Amino acid sequence: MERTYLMIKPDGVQRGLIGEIISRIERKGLKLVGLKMLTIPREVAEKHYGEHAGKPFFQPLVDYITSGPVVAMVVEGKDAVSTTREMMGATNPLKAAPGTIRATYGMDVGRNIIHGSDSPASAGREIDIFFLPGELVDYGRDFDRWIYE
Ligand code: IDP
Ligand code: MG
Repeated sequence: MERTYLMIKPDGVQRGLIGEIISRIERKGLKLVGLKMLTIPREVAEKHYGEHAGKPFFQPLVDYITSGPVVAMVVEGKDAVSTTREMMGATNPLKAAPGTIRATYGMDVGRNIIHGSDSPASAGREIDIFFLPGELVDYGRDFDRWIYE
């Protein structure tokens, strides 16, 4: 099973969408193995979004992601990285496929509600930024045999 890092961004938290988004993750059959709320320090945000340093939207992006609390999650499941990227939809909510989280709840690329790692390598890096190993939990679910063949 693969793990990925997901994060409900400050706009998602402010708009009361935490429950909606976590519900979608649970109903899909994915398993939450890490969960916490925090306001991201600026240096951590700059590290998390390091690949975008120097781009015109970098400073507004760091301002946005540090502007209020986020919900940080580690989610486990079959092909968790690509599965959750599909569930999120394209970066620009107006271009995201109908029914995806960004298409359903968002309007603007700079207020697109949710973050998800874009590769297993990014997932490992981002999980390490936001979670200590002891904060991730290993547990089984009785209904997993009804989720996976
Ligand atoms: P992703 O979140 O879909 O992986 P990235 O290209 O990694 O998209 O960009 C990271 C975040 O930076 C986006 O989710 C979005 O919030 C913001 N962003 C990306 N491109 C732009 C832009 O052109 N204008 C404003 N914000 C942007
Ligand atoms: Mg990205």
